[in-house]
Amino acid sequence: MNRLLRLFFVLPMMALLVVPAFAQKKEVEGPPIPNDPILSVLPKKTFTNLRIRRPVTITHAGDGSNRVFFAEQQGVILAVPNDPQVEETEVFLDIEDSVRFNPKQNEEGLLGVAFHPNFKENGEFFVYYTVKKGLVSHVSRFKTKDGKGDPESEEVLLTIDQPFWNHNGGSIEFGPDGYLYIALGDGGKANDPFGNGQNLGTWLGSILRIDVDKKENGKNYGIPADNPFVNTKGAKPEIYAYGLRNVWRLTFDRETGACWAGDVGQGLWEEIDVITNGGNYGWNVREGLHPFSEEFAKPGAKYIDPIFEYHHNVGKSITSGYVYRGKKVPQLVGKFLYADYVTGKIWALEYDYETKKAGTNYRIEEPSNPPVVCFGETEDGEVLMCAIFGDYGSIYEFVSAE
Ligand SMILES: [Ca+2]
Repeated sequence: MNRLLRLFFVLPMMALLVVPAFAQKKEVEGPPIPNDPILSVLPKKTFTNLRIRRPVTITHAGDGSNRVFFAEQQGVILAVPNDPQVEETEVFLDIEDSVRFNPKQNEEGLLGVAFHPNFKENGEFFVYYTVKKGLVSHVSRFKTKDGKGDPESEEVLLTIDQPFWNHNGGSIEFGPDGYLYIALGDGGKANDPFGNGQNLGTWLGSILRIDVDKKENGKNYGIPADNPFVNTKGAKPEIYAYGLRNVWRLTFDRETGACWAGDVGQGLWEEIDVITNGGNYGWNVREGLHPFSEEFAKPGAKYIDPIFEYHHNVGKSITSGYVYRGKKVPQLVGKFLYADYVTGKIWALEYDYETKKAGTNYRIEEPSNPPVVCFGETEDGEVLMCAIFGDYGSIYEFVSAE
């Protein structure tokens, strides 16, 4: 991608707009750039016969069908057999007419898809999207009809007011507890001007957790009894963790059940968090491991540090992936795959759940420095990665270079 084209994509995504260009230049001097060791693993293009518009979510249905689902940001979910040679896609759901997507402001659109753990029996799946009219996001339940998603079946679970167009989060994932986790951004603009990250009275800047198998208190969902703030006055009972700026991708480690999130930074630091029940991840008092602002700091507040951070002289917008539990690439097993959207660097990070410490951060080399927008898991636990060039996505798998 040429430089101008890249700028066209990068600028809207970035939250650097408030910082004048000369200040950015000064800031990115930063600490020495780490000399990460190279892992003998390569991304390799796959599903090369397909032309998919902006697939910002890749997932599977967990129903034994071994299908791969690519969700286009514009509002269409496509399904294909998990066969790299496949030549045609099937439209699984088309809600493009209901979705707000503006390619010049590329944080809106259909941003998340999650299949119910019992999808095979109940045909339920869930979608996060920004709504065509107004600054609002929906998390909705859909059902299948004749094997495909039925747009008419939509039942809105959450309507989330968004003060600005950016920082919509958008990951939705079922945890090992069977509850639906929803990652939301701080509402947008820069510096979290309303202090949403530290405010338990708003969903924004938080990860929510809801029970989609119950309907309680006039809502189309229930609140898990051990959600951390159910008894806190003035707090939203849906909140599971908070202090987050704009999680761009929340995933679960299918072996340990741990919840991982990459939180996109503002001016200096990108971070990786392992999310726990009730945790406060610091924004906007902290950015990465560093103080950011005291404006909304509360006395006695405890902040959970990220398990890893990198400076903006390395990358400027984290795309968080998966702890690899597949079989094809032994070198990756147990390492956390992630990338940077702006610089196109890809890494695999070691982490020790007992000591809660990150180990070696390995680089995975890809000379094209692809603007990675998401990772996804297939039903058998292999990891796919997507980068968007122009208006279309390129899909990658990982292969051993040995
Ligand atoms: Ca943080």
